[in-house]
Amino acid sequence: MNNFNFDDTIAAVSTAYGEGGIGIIRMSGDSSKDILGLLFRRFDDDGRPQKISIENRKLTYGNIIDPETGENIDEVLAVYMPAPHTYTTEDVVEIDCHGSIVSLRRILSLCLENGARLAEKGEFTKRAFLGGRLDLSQAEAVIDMIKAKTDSGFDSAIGQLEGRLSRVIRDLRQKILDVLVNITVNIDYPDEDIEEIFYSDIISQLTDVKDKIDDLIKEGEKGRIVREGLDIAIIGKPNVGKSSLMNALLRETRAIVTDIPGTTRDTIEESVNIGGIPVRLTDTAGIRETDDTIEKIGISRSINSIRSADLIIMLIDVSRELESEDMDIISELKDRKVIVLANKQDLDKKLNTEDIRKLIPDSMIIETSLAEGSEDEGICEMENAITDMVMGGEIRQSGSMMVTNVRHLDLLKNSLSALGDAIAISRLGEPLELIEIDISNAYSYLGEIIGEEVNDDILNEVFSRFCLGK
Ligand SMILES: Nc1nc2c(ncn2[C@@H]2O[C@H](COP(=O)(O)OP(=O)(O)OP(=O)(O)O)[C@@H](O)[C@H]2O)c(=O)[nH]1
Ligand SMILES: [Mg+2]
Repeated sequence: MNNFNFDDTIAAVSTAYGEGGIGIIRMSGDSSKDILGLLFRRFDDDGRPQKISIENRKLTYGNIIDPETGENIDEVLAVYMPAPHTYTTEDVVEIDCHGSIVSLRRILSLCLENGARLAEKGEFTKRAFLGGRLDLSQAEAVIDMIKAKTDSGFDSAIGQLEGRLSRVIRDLRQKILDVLVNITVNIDYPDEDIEEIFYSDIISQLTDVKDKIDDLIKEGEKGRIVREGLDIAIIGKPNVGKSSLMNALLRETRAIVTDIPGTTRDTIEESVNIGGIPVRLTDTAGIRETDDTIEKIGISRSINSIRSADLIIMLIDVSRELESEDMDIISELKDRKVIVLANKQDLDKKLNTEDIRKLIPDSMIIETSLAEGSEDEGICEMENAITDMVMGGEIRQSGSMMVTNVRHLDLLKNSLSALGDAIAISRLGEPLELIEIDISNAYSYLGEIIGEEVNDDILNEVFSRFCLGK
């Protein structure tokens, strides 16, 4: 971090390119005010450009004039904000010009010709971080706000910018640090045998932190689904009613439905909104043994979509006995979120729900009837089950904290697993030195979220996600 060059003054266009009422060029660094002073003039009554005295934090009217040619570039408003209470913590100048690409480009060029350097992506925000005004998670919130496409994405980013995540992380780190300090004291001054009670204290304190991290991760996954959508794969052996389900959910006849097994030979993807959640549905080729080359490719795609889906809807035809094909599919479902539809309830049953429950004990089973022209019995119940799964049964309270950034989620998961290890080896009564390693790893991972233990590579990675001018 020390190699950061605070001497440069950087400049960039900070508004989006395109036509607009106004556009803004921003500079940050020691020379900002001087550079503005070279370019900024007001015409007197005789039409001669005069220097303007620039007051702090006061939007001032004038023109940008090319100092070499005297050419009038644009009529602007400009403001100078002295360090340290600025976006970057440095001296900042903003020039509001007309929102034409030509004007923006010319004024930016003049800034660059007169001593500024073109800012790198995210460099204004990086300076805010390095200047200590924002921690890393807050800096990342800025980019998340700019890129947010939904209200909930924006809300969670603004909470993060305000420091909500940082506070939670600092609090968790403090708790871990308390444990670490205790352990270190015991390692350094082992005046008596470590009492059993000491281990159980460690375990309970760490479990408390671990549970909190676990909640953050779960909320975060929920948030990801609300923002990015849920991938649902519809699977089952041929002819069980997968395409009928797809059509029922889309409320149109998108997929071909026939009584010929093997009708769907390739995966079909469609988007649908279920209870406010954007869902990507994949209808797949029925999984069975086959010699047909095309169908084989379709089936291997079906199996792939099982692996990549967030949620799997498996259909079973209750008018037929369970077959090895059903069993093969069930064996692919271990550890996955599954809703089972016991379909074709309107026909004579060879299979009841209890038989199915014995085979797939942990999944939800819903009885459906999806025959063409029927009322699509069970669809509502299934849609409700899906929203319940995503929302965890409760509507998100506005103002609750949601971790949305993938980098943060990964670090939380690393920290969780390090704490899990620490707890496991504490239970075994292993030496404190061993436990300490995992605990301090957990502590460091959390530190990386707020940027307290990051190296330059991570910083470059983070800020490269930004756009120019931010
Ligand atoms: N009686 C009855 N027939 C159904 C029901 N659901 C689907 N069917 C019928 O079962 C047949 C197969 O339905 P599809 O939706 O094409 O089945 P699929 O699972 O997509 O079949 P493949 O694409 O071949 O794997 C069609 O004739 C449907 O009309 C149901 O609940 N009851
Ligand atoms: Mg089909």
